[in-house]
Amino acid sequence: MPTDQQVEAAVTAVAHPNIALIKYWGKRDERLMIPYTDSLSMTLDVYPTITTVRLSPAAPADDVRLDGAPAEGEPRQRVVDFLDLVRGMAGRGEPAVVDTRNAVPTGAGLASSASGFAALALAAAAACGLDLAPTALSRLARRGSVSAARSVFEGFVLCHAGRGAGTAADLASYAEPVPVPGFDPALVIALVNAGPKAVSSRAAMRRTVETSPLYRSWATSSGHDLFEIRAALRRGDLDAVGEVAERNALGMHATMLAARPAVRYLSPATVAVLDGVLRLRADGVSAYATMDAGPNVKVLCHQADAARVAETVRAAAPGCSVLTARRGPGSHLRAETGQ
Ligand code: 2P0
Repeated sequence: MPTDQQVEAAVTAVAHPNIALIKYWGKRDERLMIPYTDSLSMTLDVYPTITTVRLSPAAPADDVRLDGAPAEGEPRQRVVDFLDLVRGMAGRGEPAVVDTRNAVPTGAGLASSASGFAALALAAAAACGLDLAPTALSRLARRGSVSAARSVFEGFVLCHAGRGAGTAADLASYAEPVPVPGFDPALVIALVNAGPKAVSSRAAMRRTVETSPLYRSWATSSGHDLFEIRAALRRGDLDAVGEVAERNALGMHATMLAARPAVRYLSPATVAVLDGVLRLRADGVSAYATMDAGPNVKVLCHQADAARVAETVRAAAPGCSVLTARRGPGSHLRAETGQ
């Protein structure tokens, strides 16, 4: 075991956000972070999170830094709770120094918690000497944020909601890759507002599950959507994938709008971009929109159409910043030693 004088090696992990084409919205177990429904996503090649973890036997407490500043309040607590979970699995007790850099605006509905907890899970597990298989790593990342389970893998990824309760549910809820060789679309991201959201997704999904009369029917139809999108992915049929993804996202937002009080993440600029997407389709361009817990819009299209889609989006929401992503890598360790 290390002494106070020893300095543990720093471990750095990189993870990218993912965008769900079939959304997760609602937990059946908040403590174990078990979702109600299966979800399916595309891991992106932009906006990485880079997280370094080092155990620090002599430190009085965990030291958590987010983008260079000490984390406080709930964000810090979520990281400390997660470190406790990893330390418990590894039988370790040392405080940790955690440094996280997010290339994506935090808390703006651009999946920073997905890349954040996927990177933290890998870095913290490795720093504690745990060598987890990818499935186990995705289960662990899920305990930080359900969407993080998906960022463990590259490309298209399915997250199982699983069945049962307690340990059985924990074991049954994990992500796995959905191999779709040759399907490499673009996702044009329209950042209409990069500010933090008014209602956290955690609070919003709880309110939706508890009060929206539409929730159950969305959850049921989401299961059908998943079946259809998997078949569409196997065919490499972008139009079918996009149609299902767009209706799944709009259905999720409809359930939120029916919550009491309503949760509304979509803004006038969001709707303007959605109109732009409709115009593109009327002109024969395969373009389909999805939105998460925020006003930003992600448009799925063929790579050859990405420049035209980006131009349409910019014209629809002047001032928004636009970035084109593709499918990206799963979480991985970065070869690096440090102190
Ligand atoms: C998703 N979202 O499937 C859905 C669609 C937003 C809309 O996962 O409470 O940060 O940490 O599990 O994962 C955003 O919620 O929430 C999310 P927690 P998370 O990508």
